[in-house]
Amino acid sequence: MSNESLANLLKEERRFAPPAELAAAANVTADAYAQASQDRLGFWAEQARRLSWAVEPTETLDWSNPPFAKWFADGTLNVAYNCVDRHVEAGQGDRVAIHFEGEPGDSRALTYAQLKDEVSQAANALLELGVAKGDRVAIYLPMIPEAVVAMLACARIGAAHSVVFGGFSADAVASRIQDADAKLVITADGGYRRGKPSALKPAIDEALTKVDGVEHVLVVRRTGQDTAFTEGRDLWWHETVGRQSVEHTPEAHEAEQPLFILYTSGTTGKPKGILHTSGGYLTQAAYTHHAVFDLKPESDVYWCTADIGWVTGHSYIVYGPLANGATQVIYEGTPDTPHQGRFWEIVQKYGVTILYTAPTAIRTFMKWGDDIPAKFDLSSLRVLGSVGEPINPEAWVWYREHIGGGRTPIVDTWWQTETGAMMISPLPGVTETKPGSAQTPLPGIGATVVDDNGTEVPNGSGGYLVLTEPWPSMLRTIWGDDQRYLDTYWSRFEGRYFAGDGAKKDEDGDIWLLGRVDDVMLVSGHNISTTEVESALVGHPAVAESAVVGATDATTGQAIVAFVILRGTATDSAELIADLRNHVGKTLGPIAKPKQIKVVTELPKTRSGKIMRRLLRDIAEGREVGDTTTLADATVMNLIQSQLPGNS
Ligand code: 6R9
Repeated sequence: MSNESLANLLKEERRFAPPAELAAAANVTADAYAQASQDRLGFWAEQARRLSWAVEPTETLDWSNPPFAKWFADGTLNVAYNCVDRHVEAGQGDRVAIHFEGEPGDSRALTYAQLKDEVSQAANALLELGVAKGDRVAIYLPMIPEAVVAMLACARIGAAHSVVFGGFSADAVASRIQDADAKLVITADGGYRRGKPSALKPAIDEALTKVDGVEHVLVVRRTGQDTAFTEGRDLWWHETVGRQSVEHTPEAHEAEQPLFILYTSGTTGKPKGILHTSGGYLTQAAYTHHAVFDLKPESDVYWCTADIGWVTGHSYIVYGPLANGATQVIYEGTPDTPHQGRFWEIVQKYGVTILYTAPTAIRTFMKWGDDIPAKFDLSSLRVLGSVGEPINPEAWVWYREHIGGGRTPIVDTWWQTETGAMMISPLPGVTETKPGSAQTPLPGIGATVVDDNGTEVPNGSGGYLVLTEPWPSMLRTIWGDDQRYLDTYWSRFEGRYFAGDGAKKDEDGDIWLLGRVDDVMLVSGHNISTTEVESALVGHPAVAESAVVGATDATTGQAIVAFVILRGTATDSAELIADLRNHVGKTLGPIAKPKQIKVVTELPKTRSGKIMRRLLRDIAEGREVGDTTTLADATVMNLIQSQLPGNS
C-alpha cells in the first residue's frame, strides 16, 4: 500500500496570522511549547496547580504498568468543588455561570452561587436515594441546566455518571445502563426540539423493562407533558431535589476516582464505555479550555453548541469552562427553530465572544445563505472553534469571514472521547493558521504520523495519527474490558496510542486530519482520503455538503462514490455532475474523480454531527443498510434511498 497518494493531494496556500491585540494579551504564548518539551511532566504538574487539591499530588505520572496510567495518584480533590464552590469562595458567586436559552424562548441565568446551591441539593438527593461513592448513575436529559447540575452532583459524591444522548433509542439506553450497571437514572418528561415537546421518559420506561438494577428514576419536569410514573421507582426532581438542604460538604476523592463513563458511538460492535477519572482529566480539560480559547473569565461569554451527551459537552460545557469560572451560554434546541438565524440571535443577545461548534453546523449555515448571519451583530466574537470532523478549507474560510467578520482566529481542535480533552490545535495568540489543518500538538502532548510499520513519516507524507506520550486526560480503560482497551488502541503500533484516524504532515510538519482509517479508500492501489475528495467537492460553488465512500469495484478494487447536497441555487443535471467530476479531477488529480455522484437532500449523521459513511457504503454496494441506532434521525436512510432511483 502506498501512502504517498494519501498525502498532499489538496493544496491550501492561505495563511492567517493571529490578531496583534489578541497575541499581545494571550493566555498562552509560544514559550509554552519549549517549556513543555523540556520537562513534559513538570509542565503538567504545573497545570495541575490550576486546580484546588485537598491533598497536593507529589507524583505526576505513574506509567509503571503501561498503558494503564495513573496521573497525580497521591493527590485528592473534589471535581465539583473545583467547578463551583471555589469560585464562590473567591468572591465570584454573583458571576453568571450559565445563561440558559430554552428552545421556546424561555431563559434563565444561574450564578455560581445558585449553581452551588443546586449541585449541593442534588448531591444530598442522590445520597438520600442510596447512591454512594463508586456507584454509576445514568443521565438521559435534554440540554437544560439540570443536566449540568446532575453531572456535578455525581462528581461531588464520587459516583460516576454515564450520560446517554437524549433521543437515543430505548435499546441503546438499555445496553448502556446494563453495561455500566447503573443504579439510578436521571431523565426528564421531555425536551423541546424543532418547535415541539419531545418525550424522553417513555424510552427509559421501555429500557427498564430490559435491564435490572435501577432502583430509582429521577424525572425533571421540563415540558409538562403527561408522563407515566411507576410507583415507588419514579420521583420528580423538583420534589426530591427541591426539598434538600443547600449545604453539602464536598469530600475529597482520589485523583484516579472514576468521574464518568461515556459510550462512543461504536460504528461496529458493542459500544465502548470510555472511562475517565478525576484529577488528570480536569487538569487537561481546564488547561486546554484556558489555552485554546484564550478564556478571560471576567469578560468572555463562551458558547459551546455541543450536546451534553457528546464528550465535547462533558469537557467543554461542564468541566473545562466551569473549572475556569467561565460565563457560558447553554442552548436547548436546534439551530433553525424558530428561524435559521437562531444561533446568531443568541450570539447577539448574550454578546458571545468565544464560539465552539462543529463543521457539520458550519456547512449547514453556508447552505442556508450568507444573508442570515449578516442580519445580526456578531462583532463581540473574538475566537471561533471547530470540532468533530475535519473542517473543509471552504467551510473554515466561510466561518472566519461570515461569522468571524474576517478578524477572528479559528482553532480547529482535534481530539476524541478517548483523549478526554483537546490534543492537536492551533493556539489563537500564537499560531499562523491554515484553513483545514489542526496543525500542532498542544504543549505537553506528543503526536505524530507513522506509516504501516510504525515509522514516523517525513514532512509531506501521510499515514496514521498516533499519540506518542501518555497525557493527563487519557482514557484509563474501556469499562469492564481491559483487553479491548489494549487491542483497540495499543496493539497496532508498539508503545503508541493508535487513534484510528488517517493524517498527513505538510512541508512545515503541520498535521492535517484525513478522517477515520476505516473510511480511507483504496482505488487502483492508491489510498485516497474521503476528507480530501469531500473538501474538493465542497470547494465547488454548487455543493453545500458531501460524503464520499469507496464501493467495491471489479476493476479498481474500490470506486469513489460521492453523495452531494446542492446549494439552494444549483440544480441537478448531467452537466453539473460532469462539472463536479472534472472539478475534483482538477483539484486532486484524475485518480480521485468520483465514479458516481449522487444528489441527495440529507446525509446520515450521528447526534454529534458525524457522517456515517458506513451506511452510505451499504447503499453504494447495494446491501441492506446496517445498524442505524446511533443516527440523529432514523428516517434519513429511507429518504436517501427514495432519492436514488435504480441505485439501491
Ligand atoms: C471530540 C470528538 C472523535 C473523532 C476523531 C476524528 C474526528 C474530531 C476533529 C476530528 C478532524 C478535528 N474529529 N475532531 N477530525 N479534525 N478537529 O469529536 O470526539 O466523538 O469521540 O470523535 O472525530 O475522526 O477520531 P468523538
